[in-house]
Formats: sequence, C-alpha cells, structure tokens
Amino acid sequence: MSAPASECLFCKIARKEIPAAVVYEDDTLLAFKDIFPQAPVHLLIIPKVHCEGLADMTPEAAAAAGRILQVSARLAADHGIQDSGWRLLSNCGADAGQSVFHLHFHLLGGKTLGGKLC
Ligand code: IU
Repeated sequence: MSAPASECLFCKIARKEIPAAVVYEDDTLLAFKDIFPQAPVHLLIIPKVHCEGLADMTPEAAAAAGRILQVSARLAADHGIQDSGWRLLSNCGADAGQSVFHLHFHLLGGKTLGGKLC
C-alpha cells in the first residue's frame, strides 16, 4: 500500500512542502535532481498528479507521462548530455527497485551507463 497523496514524498516536493533542486516545472510536471545521484546527471521527472507508478496509470498520469517523454530530451540538452547518450527509466514495483511510490522517471547521463538489460 502506498502513501496517500497527502503523505507522499514526491507530492510534498511537488507542493513545495519539501525542498528539492528543481530544474524544470510546468503545469503538470516537475523535474529535480536526485538526492543520491547515480550519474553526473541524474534527474527525476514526476507528474504533479499522484500516481503510484507505471502499473497505476490514470488518464491524467498517462498524459503527464507523455509530456515527460517530450520534456526529457530538452532536459538532456539543458544538462549538456544530448550527444553523449542518456537513459530514461521508471522502476515499477519494489522487485524492480522502486522505492518511492509516486510515478517518476530517472533521467541519467554524463558517463557510460552500464547495466543494459535488454
Ligand atoms: P526509485 O526508482 O523509486 O528507487 O527512485 C527513487 C529515487 O528517489 C532514488 O533515486 C532516490 O535517490 C530518490 N530520492 C530523492 O531524490 N529524494 C528523496 O528525498 C528520496 C529519494 I527518500
């Protein structure tokens, strides 16, 4: 069971109740620096609307996710990694490594990325 939106960490970040290093914001999305970066560029991009993850997509969250796919290339360019390769991924479920149950995409780059699984 995930936290309700009132208690969800990323909802609190989206509402600015908890500080984060925000790098992009619009009506539906927020992007901020991961607090434990796994690469020189490691951003998290979240919909402002609460949604547990990829297995819990409401139409509103799906629309925001589509927007995330658009915005990710711009964020990669803003952070100077557009030509060096970057990765966008979302862990779905604890067994896949999801630890925060609010839909988020990791945008990673700035080094050679290992761990190619498919
Ligand atoms: P995950 O795919 O659910 O494991 O990703 C959650 C990410 O949220 C993970 O990379 C954490 O480092 C990151 N994070 C954060 O940026 N700020 C926080 O306060 C917490 C986790 I808790």
